[in-house]
Amino acid sequence: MRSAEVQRNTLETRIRVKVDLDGSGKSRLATGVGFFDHMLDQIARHGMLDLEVEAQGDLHIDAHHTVEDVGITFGQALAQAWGDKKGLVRYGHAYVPLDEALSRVVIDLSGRPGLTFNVDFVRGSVGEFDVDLVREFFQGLVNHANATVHIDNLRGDNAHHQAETVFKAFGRALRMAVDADPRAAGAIPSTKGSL
Ligand SMILES: [Mn+2]
Repeated sequence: MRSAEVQRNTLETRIRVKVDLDGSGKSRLATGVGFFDHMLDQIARHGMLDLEVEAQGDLHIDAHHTVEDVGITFGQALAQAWGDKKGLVRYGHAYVPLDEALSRVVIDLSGRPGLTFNVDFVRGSVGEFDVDLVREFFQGLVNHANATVHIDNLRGDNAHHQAETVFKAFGRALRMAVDADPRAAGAIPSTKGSL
């Protein structure tokens, strides 16, 4: 079973994430931040993973701690779910458009945290959602999943579309990276012998 459940509690947030890499795109999301739930749903749907996220955060301040800490907890759950990465493809990439917007995400389950994030949002927020939090989410995620992730929004005139293409492309790329490689059954996909 390539699944994991992680509970992470701090004075700022209480978060539970359950992920199944071999799911069918089902999600149950309750972060208290509507646009963020909509984005997490894109990862589940287009990543074909089952995802439950429950968060009780200090939203009376703003959504920063909640979004960042969901990224951290999701990263921890992913790392537990893929384990030693035996037999996985390891690399994944995807281009996803939405009307005028186009984003590319490239992933390496490298064992090293690294985020390159090039998204020049055309607006500072989508509704009440501060678009700075998109980077915070992915930074938290890569730090705890120990993955290298390059995110580029190539074009877009609408911040909702820009964000949505990033999350969809991340889901597609993640799905490719965690897929079983039938020609490498049981092998660690690295000449080092570990990842
Ligand atoms: Mn949308």
